[in-house]
Amino acid sequence: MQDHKTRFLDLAFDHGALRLGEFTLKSGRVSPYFFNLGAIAGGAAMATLADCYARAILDTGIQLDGLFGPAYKGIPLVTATACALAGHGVDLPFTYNRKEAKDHGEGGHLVGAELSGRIGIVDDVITAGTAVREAIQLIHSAGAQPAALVVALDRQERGSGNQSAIRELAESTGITPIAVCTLDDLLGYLDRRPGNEATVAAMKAYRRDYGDTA
Ligand code: OMP
Repeated sequence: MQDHKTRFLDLAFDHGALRLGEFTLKSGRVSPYFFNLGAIAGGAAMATLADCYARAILDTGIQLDGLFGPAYKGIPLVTATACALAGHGVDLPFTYNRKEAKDHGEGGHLVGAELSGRIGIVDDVITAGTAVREAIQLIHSAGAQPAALVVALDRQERGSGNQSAIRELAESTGITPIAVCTLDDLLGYLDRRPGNEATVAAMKAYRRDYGDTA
């Protein structure tokens, strides 16, 4: 496994980001696991997390003109990722949105740099792809081009058809999907740590119901 994947999974486990139980997801699917990136909430931990995002982006060699973080969880992620990329010599402007438009002061939905050119969306997790479609629309409405989606975890679930949500998005919008890690990476990591057999079995059973088949 690439170094940034292992570093990310170690970090996520140290901070209890993987939760087990019964969770109703944004998509309405009921999952035996939930990946809560909000558990990574300290300065040093966020710096490590952001560096994993930066490495995942840099590894693809993609050229971007800016970054966008969808409210709310995307906001700290895009900010920290922009700082981490700058540490690697790639200085990109970043933008995020408000959920409610502001009618005074600077006004509007968008905060930060003006969106222009090829934009990388920085978010936490992709399941069925609903959250990211909203971000794509916002970027289009601002006259820019959504070029990449960067997430910490691709749950490798189906979108509206049999293909994974991330592949559906890539085909219908042309954006490049970039995941620090996938469900396969997570299962492999759990398999290598003893005592996770029941967890892995539950996650695989869920995957048989909702996982991509393409
Ligand atoms: P989709 O819109 O279905 O792709 O769901 C993605 C969103 O669900 C993420 O932006 C998260 O807010 C949330 N989520 C998680 O954070 N972790 C998970 O393990 C699963 C979800 C989810 O609800 O699907």
